[in-house]
Amino acid sequence: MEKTFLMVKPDGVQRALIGEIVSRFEKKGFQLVGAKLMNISEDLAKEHYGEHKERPFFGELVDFITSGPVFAMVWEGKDVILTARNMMGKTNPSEAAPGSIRGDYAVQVSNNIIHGSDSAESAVREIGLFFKEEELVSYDKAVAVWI
Ligand code: RTP
Ligand code: MG
Repeated sequence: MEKTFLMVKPDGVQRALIGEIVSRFEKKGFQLVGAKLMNISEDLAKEHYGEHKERPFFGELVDFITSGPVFAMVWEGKDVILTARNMMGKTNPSEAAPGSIRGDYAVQVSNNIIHGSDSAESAVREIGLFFKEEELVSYDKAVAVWI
């Protein structure tokens, strides 16, 4: 089954949005298979956002994502990578549709509440950066047959 890496960023944790965000993915029908509240080291931040290292906002991005705890998660389900990106909304909250997480809760591109893997390759890479294999839990859910 497809898996993706999602993370409530420091602004989402500070604004007490962990429960709301987890709830949205649960209600949608996806399954949580790994989660932890953690601080991101500067090295992990630079590795995670490595694709942006030449961008002018890279320093601010690393400072922001290391500024407080994040809630890192792995979610599983059919087409979860693309569907989660749609549920998050566009990167810039001013363009994110109402009803999406960024559309409902964010104003600034630098503080946009949630991260989600943007492709199958990113998902594998990011899950591997944040979770050890034994931290992911595989289990059957009775409700899954209805989804
Ligand atoms: P993310 O990686 O955090 O899930 O966000 P994303 O895929 O929607 O956007 P991406 O292009 O990967 O950008 C990563 C994060 O960098 C910040 N950003 N700032 N100041 C700017 O113009 C700018 N552009 C991007 C955002 O916080 C974005 O989430
Ligand atoms: Mg991205």
